[in-house]
Amino acid sequence: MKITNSKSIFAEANKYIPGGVNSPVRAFKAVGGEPLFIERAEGSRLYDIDGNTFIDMINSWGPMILGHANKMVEASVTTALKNSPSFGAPTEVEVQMAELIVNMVPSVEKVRMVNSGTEATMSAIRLARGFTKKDKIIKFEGCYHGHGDSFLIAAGSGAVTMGSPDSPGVTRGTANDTLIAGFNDLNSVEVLFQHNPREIAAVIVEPVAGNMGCVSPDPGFLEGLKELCHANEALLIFDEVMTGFRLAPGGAQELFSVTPDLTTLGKIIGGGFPVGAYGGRKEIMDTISPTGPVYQAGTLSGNPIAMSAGYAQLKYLKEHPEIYQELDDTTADICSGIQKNLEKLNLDFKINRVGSMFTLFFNNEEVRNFTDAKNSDMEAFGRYFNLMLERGVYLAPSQYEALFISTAIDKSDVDHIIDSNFKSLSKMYN
Ligand code: KE4
Repeated sequence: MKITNSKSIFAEANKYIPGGVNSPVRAFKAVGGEPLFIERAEGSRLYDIDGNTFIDMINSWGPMILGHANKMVEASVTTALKNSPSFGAPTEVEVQMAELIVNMVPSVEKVRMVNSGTEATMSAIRLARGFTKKDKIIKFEGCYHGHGDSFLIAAGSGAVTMGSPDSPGVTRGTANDTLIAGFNDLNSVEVLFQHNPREIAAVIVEPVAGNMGCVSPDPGFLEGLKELCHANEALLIFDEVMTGFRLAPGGAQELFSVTPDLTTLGKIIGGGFPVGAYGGRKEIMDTISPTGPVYQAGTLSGNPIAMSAGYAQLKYLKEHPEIYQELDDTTADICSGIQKNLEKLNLDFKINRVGSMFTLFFNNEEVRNFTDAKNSDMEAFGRYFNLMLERGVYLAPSQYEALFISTAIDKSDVDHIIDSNFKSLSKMYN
């Protein structure tokens, strides 16, 4: 695989950008080697600047659920672009977008647009604190909610991949207000509520964890969280930045029929543009400025370009719910092919899948929480990643990430992924 141009551009990038990347996990630090610089993408394919082609199984970490360069999304953006990209004033498309989100997401009666998942989660916990007049929050070890200070404690995704799940720069005071529980461990949550009576504003959770690798909630876990929150007058926040519009039109809360008090959204909602959102019950959302005292703002929040892209993508997903079965079938085919390969090679590694997100753990034990995930063979994952890359399959460069399937991945792509998986594992273990 030729990487000359990527190598020279990466050397250049390191002169001007920390680590040569604008988001740490892209640096390939956990898997060795250097990042490839992508020139363009179309459908299920990525094309790098050295002419290499890859089947994309990250899809920009989730947003490109309809594949790359989707003509419908492109058309909506081109039209909006002619009217100038941003006004900093209300536009009709923002109302259409808000109405669509309210119709699609069960917990959302009112919604505020922001510019990233991080902004959405930061705003949601400020709102929860303002609404409940309490300071502490509970998050789960290995879950990642963006890079807001309150979340960079026992954080997953790039934070743990880079070895800083508790980032320097987060003050002791902030850290003291973030309590850590275990994913799928309701008792750990109950104990925190008992030890911090009347102090906990909210519990924030990825309803399906995707930042310790993909880990699904045990039966009753999400329902149990809701009961514990309401018994202690705290709010339940589902961070659906990853699962929103991915696992169902109404996200994980539709799939598992558990409705939180607040929901944060990102990724798919923007159709590839920088968009986040947070929403929930009217009485809570009306606590946000200008209707209430909790302040939150943003120059480009709801800008017409991002709204046009996100609205086009969400509208398509709402009007074509059949794609969720298609995505589930495609992902199931990939995972059953990989499972057959593992059995042929006498390997007992685990595949965790929910809908069109999954992770192959280099781990002989079931992975139900962050402790289990950390026991995976990271060195083996790194070798596997590079062997698959050489075979033209672009995976997430960390064992602590999920893969995201798009509707553009077709039968021949599935066959190539399964074949490359077999050849890569054979090279490693045969
Ligand atoms: P952003 O600020 O990156 O838009 O969203 C933060 C965020 C919030 N909540 C969840 C559940 C998330 O998964 C994320 C971001 N996900 C990572 C991938 N694991 C983004 C990739 C990156 O950091 O470059």
